[in-house]
Parts: sequence; structure tokens; C-alpha cells
Amino acid sequence: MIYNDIKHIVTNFRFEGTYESACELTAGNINVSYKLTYRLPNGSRAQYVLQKINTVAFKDPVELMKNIQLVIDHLTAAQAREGKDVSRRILRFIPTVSGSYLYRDSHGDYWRADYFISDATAYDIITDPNQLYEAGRGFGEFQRYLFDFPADKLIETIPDFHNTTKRFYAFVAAVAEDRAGRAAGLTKEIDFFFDRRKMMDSIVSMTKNGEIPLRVTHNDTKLNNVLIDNETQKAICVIDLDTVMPGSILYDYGDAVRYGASTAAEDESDVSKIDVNMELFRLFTEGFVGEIRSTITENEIINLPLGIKVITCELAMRFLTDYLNGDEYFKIRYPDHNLVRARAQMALLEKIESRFDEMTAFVKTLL
Ligand code: GN1
Ligand code: MG
Repeated sequence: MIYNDIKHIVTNFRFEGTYESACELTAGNINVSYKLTYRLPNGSRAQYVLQKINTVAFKDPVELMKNIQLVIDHLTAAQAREGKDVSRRILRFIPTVSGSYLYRDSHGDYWRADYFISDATAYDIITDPNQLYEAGRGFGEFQRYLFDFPADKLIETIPDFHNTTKRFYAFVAAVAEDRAGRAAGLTKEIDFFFDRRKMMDSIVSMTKNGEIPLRVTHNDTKLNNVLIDNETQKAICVIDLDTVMPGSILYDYGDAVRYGASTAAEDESDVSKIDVNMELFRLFTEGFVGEIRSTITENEIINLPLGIKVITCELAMRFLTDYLNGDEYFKIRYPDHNLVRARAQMALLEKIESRFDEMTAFVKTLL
């Protein structure tokens, strides 16, 4: 069945060998991704990731791919300088038959493909606490490599992506328009975000007034966006470079803790299961800060826990906004999925708020 969806696409890429099988990779909420297996002439197998880019989220795939290529070149040079073997550490795209990295099909959809990095895992849920330390180290290292990236070379692939203040305005508009007729029963949820408006403005305003520097950041640091080597259990490669653009490091740090240190899935429907695992919070923080301690400011370190709060609130609000808009942005697997996601992230935020002082006390020990 999957083959029918992609057979007209795969022939347009310079994959080695002959097509054998494909399965869908379902972890992402935006792009559609497939893992392809090809058989090589010597009988061994090659694996690739094929992706259809979501153009509701990414309006300009051509510019998006230029951004990613600049980031890849920068990462490659930085790691080569450290004498690292980059072959399993950096995404590598497969050219199309016409030699570019994007194929536009007859419906106008954009496709790209890269080598699947084998013998490594993108964890949705960790199997060992050390993996969170490694995830922290991996994202920290990625951040370190980007410190001297010339930000003015990058376009904003999604303008105002983590401008939480503007996200709030979009939420207010969604409530007012109530396009899907869903706002009536959601007074409690809607009030939740109005009550946190000031907190949601905090990083944007600190960035504006220069208290927190603008850096080149990843902007989507879910645990499953860093690959951990199966054998060494070390973080080897940060993936999903679609949203690398200027931003605050507080969001990258916060998003990773939000997802990786939670005791439940991002869309857990039983909110009583949701909490922050403080050991995992500490492990991630140590790994992350350890890589970049000498390059970030004290003010950034002290405000790391604020990043966890703001990004969790932002994402909860984005899920609710999408629910109010009739589910036009995030892929959903069942009708109320976005509402369930929003409630899960709201529950997580309440736990983060209750542990905020403890988190702040911990990051201060790293100063
Ligand atoms: C989306 O598709 P994925 O998993 O890479 C979203 C992130 C959210 C995340 C929540 C471009 O990321 O911002 O944090 O879902 N990406 C975009 O799971 O909107
Ligand atoms: Mg992503």
C-alpha cells in the first residue's frame, strides 16, 4: 500500500540498489516520513529516509533546504576540525536524478531523502537514564558547533516560530473566531493560558532587551531528534534540521526537558501519570550545560528552568489553538488528539511550576 503512494517518487532519487520495502516513520507531527530499504548488488542493504515536506508549516521548501545545507556544511567543518569521523554524525541528503535535493511531484508536493543512520536509536522514551545525559550532551554539542554560525545567512524557515507572545495572539484569534465551534466547553483551558500570559512573554522580552542573547538554535529538540549509538550509547547525530534558525537557547533546553524528562508521553490521556522526573531533569541539564558552560552567559544558565516553563506552555497553547482551528497544522491520529495533547502539556506545566524552585536551585549549582 505504501509503495503505491511513493513508487512515482522513489525513482526520482539516486538511491543505490533495487527497492525492497518501505514503512512509515510515525514519530513526527508535521512531515510525512518513510524508511526505505534497498538491496545492493552485493546482497547487503541500504536504508534511506524519504520525506514529504509539509508546506503548511514550511512555506518555502527550496529556501528550507538551502538553510539545512548551510548548517550541514558548518557542522561538517567544525567536526572535521576536531578530527571526528562525520559519516554517522551528520545528515546526508540523496540527490534527485536532476541533481538537486528536492523533487517536486505532479501535485506540487516537495520530497527529499537522506541516508538512514543505522545501528542508532531515536528514542521516544528512554530505556536507560544515561540516555538523557547523552541527549543533553548531544544537543549541547550541537549548540556549541553553532556558536560561530553567521546567523544572517539563515532565513527563518517558520517566521516567529518560538515567538511565544505572537503565539498567544494567534491563540486569542483562534478563540475569537472559533472556526470549528469548539470553544464553548473549553473555558477552563482557555483561562489557563490567559493566566500565564506574562510568563509566556518573558523570554521574548528578555531577548528584545538584550538580557538573553539571540543565537542560532535547533528549535525542535525532542528526545527523538538526537540519535544514540546502539553500541556505545553515545549521542552521535542531531537530526531534523528544519527549524535551525536564530532563537534562544532557553527554548532548545526547555523543549528537550519538557519531552525527555516527562514521566508520560506527550499525548498521554491519563493526566495522573504525568510528572517531571527530577533525576532525568538533572541528567539532561548536566549533559547539556557541560558542553557549553564556557560559552553561555550566567543569565542564560539561571533562566534555563524558565525555558522549560515557557516552551511547555507555548506547545500546550499551540495544540489548543490547532484544536480550535479544526486541526489544520499538527497531524492527528484521532478526532480529539490535539485537545488531549493540550491537556497533557497543561498537566505537565503544572508539575514543572511546582518544581520550578527546585530546578532553579539545581541550575545555580552549575554556575
Ligand atoms: C512538531 O514534527 P515534529 O515532531 O518534528 C513541531 C514542534 C513540536 C512537536 C511536538 C515544525 O515537531 O514544534 O514541538 O511537533 N514542529 C513544527 O511534538 O511545528
Ligand atoms: Mg521537527
